[in-house]
Amino acid sequence: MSKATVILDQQAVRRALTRIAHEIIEHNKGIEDCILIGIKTRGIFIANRLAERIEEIEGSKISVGEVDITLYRDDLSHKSANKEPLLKGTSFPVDVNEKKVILVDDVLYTGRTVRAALDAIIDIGRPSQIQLAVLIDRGHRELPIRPDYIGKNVPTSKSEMIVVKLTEVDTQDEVTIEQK
Ligand code: 3GP
Ligand code: 5GP
Ligand code: MG
Repeated sequence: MSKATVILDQQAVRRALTRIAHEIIEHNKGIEDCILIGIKTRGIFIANRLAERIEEIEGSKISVGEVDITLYRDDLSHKSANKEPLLKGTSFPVDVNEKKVILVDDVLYTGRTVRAALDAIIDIGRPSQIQLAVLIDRGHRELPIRPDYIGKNVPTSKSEMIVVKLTEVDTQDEVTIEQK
């Protein structure tokens, strides 16, 4: 078994998301015309948590949508297959036209998933701006994509893997780094 090192425990996950919620509000001078769009599975849970925090802080609701991108290219056992992430489905609660869209994901790696999500959003409308929030930035970008809000920067080697656990699906909140 490979060794797992804890990067964020439950409290650290909570604090990081609370900070990002404040940063989103500060950066946008409120949340008027902002919507959050989570990228499949854990990005969606993180987007929902950010929406709750933002609502607590600002006292007004922010809409949350989702995009589902299948990571063909990222198939963990076939990294070399080098396929692009494929869009599976989208659900936008409101029109993205003239909105500030904040894309949310758990881990940012090469940036190809985000690129696919950008395509999906731009296909359905014309946001005034698109921003990016991630819980973990593990480096190794292959495209000119950078996050506006980061829970934690974690320099990794390509042979390492970030394991993100969230209570919604994993019974606990914890981020660890492990050898593949
Ligand atoms: P997620 O759907 O919650 O984002 O890609 C499927 C799942 O596998 C992802 O969960 C992600 O957390 C996890 N995962 C772990 N390491 C990797 C990796 O190197 N690439 C991809 N695509 N996913 C990984
Ligand atoms: P990218 O397209 O930027 O290479 O990868 C981003 C997507 O792949 C994210 O949605 C994320 O779920 C997943 N991913 C890539 N690397 C990792 C990793 O080390 N750990 C986890 N949990 N997810 C990863
Ligand atoms: Mg993800």
